[in-house]
Amino acid sequence: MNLPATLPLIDIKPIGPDTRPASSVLVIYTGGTVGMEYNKRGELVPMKFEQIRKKMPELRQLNMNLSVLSLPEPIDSSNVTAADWLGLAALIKENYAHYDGFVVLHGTDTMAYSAAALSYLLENLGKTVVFTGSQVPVGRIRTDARRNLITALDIAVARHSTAGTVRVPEVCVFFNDLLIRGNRAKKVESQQYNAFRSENYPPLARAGIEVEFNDPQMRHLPSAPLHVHQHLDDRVVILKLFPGITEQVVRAVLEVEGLRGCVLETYGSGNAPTAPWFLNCLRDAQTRGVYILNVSQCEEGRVIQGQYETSSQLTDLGVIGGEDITAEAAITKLMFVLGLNRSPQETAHLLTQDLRGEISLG
Ligand code: ASN
Repeated sequence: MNLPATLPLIDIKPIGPDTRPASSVLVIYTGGTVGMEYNKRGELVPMKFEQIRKKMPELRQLNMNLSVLSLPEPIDSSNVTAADWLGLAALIKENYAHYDGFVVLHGTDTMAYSAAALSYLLENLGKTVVFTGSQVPVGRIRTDARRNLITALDIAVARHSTAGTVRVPEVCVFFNDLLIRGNRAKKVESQQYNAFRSENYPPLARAGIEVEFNDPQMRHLPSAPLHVHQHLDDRVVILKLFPGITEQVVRAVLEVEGLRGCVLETYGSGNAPTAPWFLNCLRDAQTRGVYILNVSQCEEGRVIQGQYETSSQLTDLGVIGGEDITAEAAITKLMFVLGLNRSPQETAHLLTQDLRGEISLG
């Protein structure tokens, strides 16, 4: 996804009879299955936004002025990079004042990572940024693109009926029937329509015949203006433990030159081997200034260092407990916090904090 300084804007104007003032949404099309077609070899490849515009003439029936920024080379989201996230954040910053809400069309494979990254980069977000996409391309008869995109657009401009204030001031993922906080989303399904789950946090809304918002679970409207961060540090790694992992492997990973942060995927409530070689590897990494964030391999529950003997020593070594964070939200949090370039004490402190609703403190 290469983001040139200026991208051509495609306008989609409403044609409906609605006389109420139309809302405005900026749609950023990055690629993903939603706009894909089969090539000659039978593989799905991303196509231009035109593909979606042609197949969804109903976009003009919404009472919305849609502007679409389509990346010149849409990507399969497996190719997304940290630089792309900075580009997306910059696009939202430039356009923030001009639109009521934002929809990012994105592949599902890495959507949870991108949504989590954007949640950190967009501090004091007071508008809605919804990521969506589909499991079946828009051109196929059984596509889920229509429902996902149209509901995401509705959510992007949702307001409280009396106060008229933004209903979802968050970066979120809408998929199938669930609206999920971006940094709580996890792709759990590659063959069914319900591709995402909300981990350790209730969904923000459920879309049936009506969209039912879970207002008490929303983040509050910020009192300060939007602040868009411009740095992410990609000198990070995820190390997933498994019984039988060897010293050679752990050392090779933790001794990568320049490494600054590691998400350590542990067992259960944050437990890890107590073998001296393993603890020595962690100690050596800490001495070199590598921050280690302990995230559980379990889908539910939380890290409680000290509950078992097999996690007490991690605390002694300065490993930071990740509470109930997902691996996706943890690796992007590491990139974000390290990118802030704070002192070692502040960095370690920020990693324990709930920055954007990504953790519930135990
Ligand atoms: N490979 C696709 C992507 O992430 C999957 C999808 O969008 N459903 O771009």
